[in-house]
Amino acid sequence: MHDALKAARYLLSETDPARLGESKAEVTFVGRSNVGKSSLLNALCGGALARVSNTPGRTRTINVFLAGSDRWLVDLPGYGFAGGDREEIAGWKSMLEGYLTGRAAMKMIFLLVDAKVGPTKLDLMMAKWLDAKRLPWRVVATKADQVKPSRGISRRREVAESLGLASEDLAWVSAKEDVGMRELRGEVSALLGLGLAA
Ligand SMILES: Nc1nc2c(ncn2[C@@H]2O[C@H](COP(=O)(O)OP(=O)(O)OP(=O)(O)O)[C@@H](O)[C@H]2O)c(=O)[nH]1
Ligand SMILES: [Mg+2]
Repeated sequence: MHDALKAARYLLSETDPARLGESKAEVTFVGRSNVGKSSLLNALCGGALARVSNTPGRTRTINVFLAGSDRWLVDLPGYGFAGGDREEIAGWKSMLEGYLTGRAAMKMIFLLVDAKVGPTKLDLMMAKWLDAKRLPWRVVATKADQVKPSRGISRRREVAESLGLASEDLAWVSAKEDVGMRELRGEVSALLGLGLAA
């Protein structure tokens, strides 16, 4: 079992990525507001670590959770949330971009896309940007419980294709119904190098 993930705990919140210390290895979760980033992080770690809400824009800061002694799971504010003013949005953008490009030990940026809604324009822009920056990234389709089981396979293919990917390139999960979580937990543990230490 992934005991080190289960024992993950809140470490710190920061708005200035330049002020973050170093980790030994880290993974992070990006995506539009309300796509389920904080919920996924909680489900991965088996606890209520990150704050979840029906109100988009719940997560406002870079929130760091610690697994093992020096491995990080990082929850980020979502994009595409219309509640902020221009200046605030610009601030969020530079915070996200500064963080995503500034981490020496980044092992994977999980780009979360709603399984039922599919990738939005901003999701496609983010995918393109991550590619252009040559950052390690992978797509996770969230809230799979909201897709009819009979549509699951074809919907997964559609979502993948709209991102230029094959079905198997895409993780297909539900934090709520515990779909695909064991596999993702294994993947995150391996990326963080927790398998051996745990
Ligand atoms: N049906 C379903 N709902 C989910 C799932 N995961 C999250 N949700 C719901 O989606 C809403 C948003 O979840 P959050 O985890 O707060 O989303 P977020 O991406 O962190 O949002 P921001 O912090 O605003 O960027 C909440 O009402 C959750 O209960 C899931 O797997 N299935
Ligand atoms: Mg959140």
